[in-house]
Amino acid sequence: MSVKKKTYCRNCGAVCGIELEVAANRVIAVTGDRENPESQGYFCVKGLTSMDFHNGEDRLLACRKREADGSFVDIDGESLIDEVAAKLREILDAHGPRSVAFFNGTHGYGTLSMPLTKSLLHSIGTPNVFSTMTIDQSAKWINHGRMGLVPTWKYSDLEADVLMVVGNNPIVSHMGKPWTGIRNNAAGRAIREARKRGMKLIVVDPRITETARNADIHLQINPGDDAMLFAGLIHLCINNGWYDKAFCERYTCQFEELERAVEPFTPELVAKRLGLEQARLREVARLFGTAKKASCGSGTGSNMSRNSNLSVQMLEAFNAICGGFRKPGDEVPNPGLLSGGIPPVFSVIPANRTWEAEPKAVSDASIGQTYGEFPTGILADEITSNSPDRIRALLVLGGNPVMAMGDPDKTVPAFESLDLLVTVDPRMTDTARLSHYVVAPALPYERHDCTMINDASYHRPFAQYAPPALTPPPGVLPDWELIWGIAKRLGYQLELKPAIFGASFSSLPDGYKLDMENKPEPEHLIEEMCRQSLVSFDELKAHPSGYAPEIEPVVIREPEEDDGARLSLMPEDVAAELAAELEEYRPGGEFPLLLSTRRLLETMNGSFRDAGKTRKRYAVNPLFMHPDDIEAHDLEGAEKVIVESRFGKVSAALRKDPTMKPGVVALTHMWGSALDEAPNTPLGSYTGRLVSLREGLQTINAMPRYSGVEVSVSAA
Ligand SMILES: Nc1nc2c(c(=O)[nH]1)N[C@H]1C(S)=C(S)[C@@H](COP(=O)(O)OP(=O)(O)OC[C@H]3O[C@@H](n4cnc5c(=O)[nH]c(N)nc54)[C@H](O)[C@@H]3O)O[C@H]1N2
Ligand SMILES: Nc1nc2c(c(=O)[nH]1)N[C@H]1C(S)=C(S)[C@@H](COP(=O)(O)OP(=O)(O)OC[C@H]3O[C@@H](n4cnc5c(=O)[nH]c(N)nc54)[C@H](O)[C@@H]3O)O[C@H]1N2
Ligand code: SF4
Ligand SMILES: [Mo]
Repeated sequence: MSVKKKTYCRNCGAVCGIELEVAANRVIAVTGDRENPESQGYFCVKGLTSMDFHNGEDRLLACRKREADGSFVDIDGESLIDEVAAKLREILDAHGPRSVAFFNGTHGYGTLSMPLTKSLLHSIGTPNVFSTMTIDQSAKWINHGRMGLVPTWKYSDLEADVLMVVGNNPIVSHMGKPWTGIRNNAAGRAIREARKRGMKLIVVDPRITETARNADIHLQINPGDDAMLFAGLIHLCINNGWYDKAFCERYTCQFEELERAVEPFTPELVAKRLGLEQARLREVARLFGTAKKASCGSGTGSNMSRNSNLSVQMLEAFNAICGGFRKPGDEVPNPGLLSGGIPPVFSVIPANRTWEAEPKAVSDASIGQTYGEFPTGILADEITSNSPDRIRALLVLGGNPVMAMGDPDKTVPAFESLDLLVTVDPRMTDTARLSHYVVAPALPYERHDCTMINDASYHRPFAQYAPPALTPPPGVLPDWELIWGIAKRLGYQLELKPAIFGASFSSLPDGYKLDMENKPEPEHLIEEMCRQSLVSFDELKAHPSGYAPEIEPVVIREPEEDDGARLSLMPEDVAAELAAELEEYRPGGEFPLLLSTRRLLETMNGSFRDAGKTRKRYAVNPLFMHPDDIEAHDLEGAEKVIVESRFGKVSAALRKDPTMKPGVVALTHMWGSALDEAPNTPLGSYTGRLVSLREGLQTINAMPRYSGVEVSVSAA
């Protein structure tokens, strides 16, 4: 006998509603939940693969401990917590709070354990919080810190006349809404609907992506050329009066500095450098600058490329001068629910440059924190530094930083030198293999979760609570219990605060103090975490397909008085970075091609890479290359190639792909292995070998270059 249970998929930011068919505590079928008012039945192959993942394909069914000889043995959850807590106590007593650190991975964000871990770290007194945010898009945080921010944010595909989508492919990544305004699930349909009502879509991407194919205008530039492009567009807009003068006067400062800084970026120069028609640039500048509601934003592409901080800064300055924000009088389609909603008054949060304040990194005094985190680009240095305050113990939650960070010659020895590495992951990833303890966690359909972290990812106010649909296998340890158990043994009081993306523990008001004697009920914890929600927990529970309440429309009001806060359009450090961009950049010589990032529908970073359904479609991650490049590099007929950068090489299977820009190749990340010596493994090609954590890092956030890496490709 089987039963149907409603829940939502937790594999990616689309968080689609799904329906599980469960028999004997196993999932036997997964379908999209048509009654979910937000996703309306939409789901993808990864939602389907999650069935095999829960049922055991590729899954750890018990926690593990590494023995002296390097082999792993099973360990029960309580013993694991005892041993980890004792080791932590020893390290803390000997070396103080800064010896302990936390890395929050992709699958940590939506869990109860993420906010609880932040509370634990706060009790310990360590500032060492790291996450994937600083290896995928911290340029956005640096932009907030240098320019400022408008909390009522930008237009989405529901409202915009023009949307400009830069380095973002939401049709595959299902992640557009918070960045570029494109709906996360069913992005293709959302784009088609928006264009039918008249919206124009401009895409900036080196590849003819699934999203670019649906665009009115596609600017196919090289990775890393975004700053040049946006400097040129700003130049055109200012010189032709195609910008929002009233908005600039009231809400921005440093306009003259901006005007001066972009002066040399003439349409002639920019068109020549980017290989675009001047008329095209002019068309884009005019379309965007004269539209009533136009917004421009970036995904991860330009945030991972050459000059990522400058690129995002220029893109956001372009958006700001054109008034690319919802303004007084505009309605906010989704003001948020579980996180309590946003204030309905237009405001600017001015540049705050938090990284200039204490605390600083121990390996580099020029690096401080943004949004309460240190950049992951320096994590290896923070471990190997000779400072007495170096990191000696690291907890990794739902991530695989050894692979994700790249530069294995630096990353792997750093992780190997830790006194304590604990990884919470259902698979024996590279990071798990280097760990002293691997915690086999309960998987999503076995957990209590709610969509608080996804609050801003929905188009309309929406929230969902998911109680467990399955009982976890006996050997696993739900990750929040790990954190609670450690805190209890170390004598700390945990405090649960809302899971709000990017909010540091101390920036949030007081939370709920957990019972540290008797293990709390996780459902009760979710209820307490949602205390500031605009809908009651009972209402949430009464809507198993998710709750989309009718709420009073939020219309943005003018602020009553001028608080003096302005968006800084061209700070001095940005002007210096932009001036340097005038110097011509051109890959060439030994490494004439640019390696770009690319995501596959079947995988979520390293997750599902080894799943049967994925391998059927992708035996390995191929190197995508334009047919003209294949010919130009004498690779016609080659099956295997060697991809080499100044930092390392990998072999890869070659795949012809006319959607690539000639001169640009792409290889998906998190395949292969950072640990195996051979440059190629049956698991695929590890792109991290081609990147460097030693040179070319951005200032302020130490962001490495994962896109626009100079490479050569030759026959194997
Ligand atoms: N199916 C699937 N979905 C995912 C993931 C996955 O692995 N698979 N990963 C998830 C994660 S962790 C994230 S962060 C999001 C990312 O979501 P997205 O940012 O949408 O990621 P991509 O699909 O890689 O799209 C980035 C685009 O940037 C382009 N690009 C590369 N370099 C540059 C550049 O310098 N300038 C410009 N303008 N464009 C550039 C690439 O060609 C690519 O099309 O996706 C999430 N969703
Ligand atoms: N060269 C190169 N490097 C890159 C990128 C690139 O484009 N090129 N992209 C970057 C990006 S965007 C990111 S976000 C990072 C990825 O960085 P990570 O987040 O470190 O990598 P993932 O592979 O997503 O790791 C997620 C882990 O969570 C585990 N997991 C799955 N479900 C659960 C669960 O329910 N609970 C727990 N506890 N664990 C679970 C999975 O098994 C997986 O090992 O890599 C970055 N690195
Ligand atoms: S798009 Fe796919 S992976 Fe993402 S939430 Fe929906 S079903 Fe899950
Ligand atoms: Mo990411």
